[in-house]
Amino acid sequence: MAVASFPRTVAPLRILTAVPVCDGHDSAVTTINIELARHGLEVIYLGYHQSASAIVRAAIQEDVNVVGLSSYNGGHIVFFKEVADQLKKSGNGDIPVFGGGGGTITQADARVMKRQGTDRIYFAGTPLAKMMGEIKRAYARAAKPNAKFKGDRALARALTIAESGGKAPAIKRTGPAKSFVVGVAGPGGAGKSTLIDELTSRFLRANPTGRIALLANDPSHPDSGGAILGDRVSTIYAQDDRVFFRSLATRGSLTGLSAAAPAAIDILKASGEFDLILVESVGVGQESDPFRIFGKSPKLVDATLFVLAPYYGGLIQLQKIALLNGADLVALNKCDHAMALTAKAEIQARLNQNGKGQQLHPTTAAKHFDPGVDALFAAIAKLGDLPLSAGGEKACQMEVRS
Ligand code: B12
Ligand SMILES: Nc1nc2c(ncn2[C@@H]2O[C@H](COP(=O)(O)OP(=O)(O)OP(=O)(O)O)[C@@H](O)[C@H]2O)c(=O)[nH]1
Ligand SMILES: [Mg+2]
Repeated sequence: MAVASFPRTVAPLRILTAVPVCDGHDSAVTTINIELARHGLEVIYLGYHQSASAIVRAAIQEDVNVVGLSSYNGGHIVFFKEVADQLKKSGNGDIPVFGGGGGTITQADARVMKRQGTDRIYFAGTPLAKMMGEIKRAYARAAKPNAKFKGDRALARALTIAESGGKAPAIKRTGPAKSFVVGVAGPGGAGKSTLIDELTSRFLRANPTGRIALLANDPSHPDSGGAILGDRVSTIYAQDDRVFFRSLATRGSLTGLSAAAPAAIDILKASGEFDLILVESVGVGQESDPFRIFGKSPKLVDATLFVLAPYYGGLIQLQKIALLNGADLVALNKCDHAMALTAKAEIQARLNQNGKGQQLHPTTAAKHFDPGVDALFAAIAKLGDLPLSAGGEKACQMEVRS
């Protein structure tokens, strides 16, 4: 009997959406984002009040098909041009820019914008269904290897090809780094991305020339195949040229990571560019082992950090979380929460039972310069033999002195 063959999967169209600098009108773009995901697109949302350079960096690293801007502050003629110009100047002019801004963008403005490189403008009153159909028709294209791409775009394209199941082009080793890879898992909304961003700020301070890569996995919607890849919204420090940030949709993989995550880690390591690679899982709970720390197959990462928030349920729920048995590092985030004291005692007791000397790191990632995050970074630096200060001080030396 013939084996049923599945239709060849077409990689979803990836779009970066953002609201320009000095503009807080984000309700339009959040409506558009969810509609795009409902129509099968992967939406990387950068947030509001975004500079042209941040948008361009994200578009390059995410290797998107197109950039969609939602602008209400009146500065659209200058801003859209700036984004298109920066893309072109950096050798990434193949990424088109389009968007909308209701009645604030007039037909006359749109004509000027078109001449200056904006692909199209959607005006007030355009039905969502019409926009979705046009966007899919205009911007869907298969990502092919392109020898002209340099730097982060070359890396980004290799990741895109790996994501779509193809054989990624060989990566040129451009740096001497031997990457230390940390997998970060934990329930949805525990603060993984915010914590990763705070760890990134400490890495950047301690390593004046080093680079860090962040691989953020988010779930694809099982109905449409689309996804809201929203981890970039929780980041501030990741908007630095020394950070390579890539969002991955799970595209049906149920492990807590995209099926392409192992290949993506290999590609990032092969570049020799990154001293530290942090891989964020989708929000996972009681049964997942995204980084294969228990299985027979080799671990995907060098160390695992499990992040919880104080509202995990109760003692029974803690007992069910298998990753607490094997995580190298455990953080209780949102320690500004009223339930944090109890949670701290309960989780530490749970870890003590493991008998592995696992220490709980209480953190408040929403607070800058949180001493708990300092201690967590020191623990990661110690495991990965990374510098803890710009003077090259190592974590173990700090410990002896304290
Ligand atoms: C909602 C709103 C607010 C909300 C914003 C809430 C939020 N979180 O977004 C609140 C009340 C907070 C607000 C505040 C302000 N607002 Co206001 N606001 C609006 C309002 C009423 C609607 C905008 C909107 O969301 N529309 C819904 C979207 C879905 O529809 P649309 O705009 O027609 O867009 C269509 C297309 O363009 C397309 N589209 C839009 N974006 C994108 C992006 C992509 C990728 C795609 C594909 C398509 C697309 O989708 C729609 C399809 O039909 C407009 C007036 C208006 N009627 O447009 C004023 C308006 C934009 N605001 C204005 C102003 C001045 C302000 C404030 C400065 C007021 C003040 N003095 O404090 C502040 C600034 C806030 C800030 N931090 O930036 C002015 C801007 C004037 C200008 N630029 O010249 C407007 C035009 C009102 C006016 N007539 O004065 N505002
Ligand atoms: N009060 C408080 N809020 C926090 C803290 N850390 C993060 N948050 C907020 O919690 C929300 C979720 O944070 P994220 O960092 O996106 O959480 P996440 O675990 O990455 O979420 P997913 O990727 O969707 O699973 C955001 O609104 C953060 O601002 C904290 O220490 N205290
Ligand atoms: Mg996240």
